[in-house]
Amino acid sequence: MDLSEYCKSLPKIELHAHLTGSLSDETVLKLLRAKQAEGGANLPQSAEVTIQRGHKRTLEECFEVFRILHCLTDNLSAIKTIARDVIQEFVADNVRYLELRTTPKSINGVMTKNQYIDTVLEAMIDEMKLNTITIRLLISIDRSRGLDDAWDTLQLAKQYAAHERFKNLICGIDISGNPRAGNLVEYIPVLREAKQCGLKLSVHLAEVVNEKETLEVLKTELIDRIGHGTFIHPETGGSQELMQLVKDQGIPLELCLSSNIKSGTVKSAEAHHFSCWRKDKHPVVICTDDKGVFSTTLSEEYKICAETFHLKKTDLRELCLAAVEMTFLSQEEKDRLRQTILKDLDKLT
Ligand code: 6MZ
Repeated sequence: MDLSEYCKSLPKIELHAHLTGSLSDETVLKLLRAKQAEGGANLPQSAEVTIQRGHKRTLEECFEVFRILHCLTDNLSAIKTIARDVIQEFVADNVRYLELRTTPKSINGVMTKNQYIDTVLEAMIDEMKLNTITIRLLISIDRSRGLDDAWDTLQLAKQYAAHERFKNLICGIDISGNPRAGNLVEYIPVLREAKQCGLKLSVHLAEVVNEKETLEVLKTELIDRIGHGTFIHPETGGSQELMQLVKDQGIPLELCLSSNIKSGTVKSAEAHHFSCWRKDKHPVVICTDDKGVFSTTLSEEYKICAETFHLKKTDLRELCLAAVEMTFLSQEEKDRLRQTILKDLDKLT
């Protein structure tokens, strides 16, 4: 079995996947056709959306792509389609556990934030019935939308965490959005309240250089996982103090190589912070971020890591297994997931 096939057959855990950023070309085409059928004008070409191998876009350009995608997903029927398609694609890539994240959206007279979340959760339930995958949802706060919106989103998350039908499916809050917009420090009271309500926190931190913000957020000791954390380790533009805060609290990092390389925040795979954290034996999990926009798969990300950092098959197996501990599941659920992953790994030679 060659490396690609091996990476594909590994039973994988995906902990950092934005719903709208995960749309494949096929799904984007489907959405475009639906818009064309409605007589929509000035629609983007599908090639404007995904970033092919070897191509790059600045983070600002990536956020322009999300804006286009949000125009294509402005109704509940589209949300149902994208949630199903994205989950099925992760299933096809042998992902056994998926923590999906998305920002609730509302459009006057078309959909409310509750209907948006209900639609995603119903799709998750349907796909879990049909496939061997466990899925949980992180509700995203977009840092570019301001504090009022963040409080609103937290209210929504609290409501769903207590919801009779859905409560087991919501596992926490994500803070994402353009890292150059707004200031995360202002969101600390929201994080504190979320934590008090029992919600886990995954926060995009130091995706671009911002030592002051990163320091303030890490000092709160509220964070359960870090998204990216590119400029934290002193070997990749961070500082001893930032690294020590992360190590002392044992906060796992969600690492997304293609995303960082294609959006230009990291120069090359070789320069990626995966290597320094791994060398320090700090917990890291390989993720896709936006598998559609960055034209990748979780298997591909494992392969890039294996080729770049000379990982052996046993290392890859260990990475898959170690990810169980980094999920936002209960201890009992983690134990069950570990058994599933171990059983699947046993079948691999
Ligand atoms: C920060 C990102 C991101 O929520 O509409 N998002 N935030 N950094 C990134 N690195 C490239 N990639 C995606 O999915 C799209 C949204 O996820 C966040 C942005 O807020 C984007 O609008 P949803 O499903």
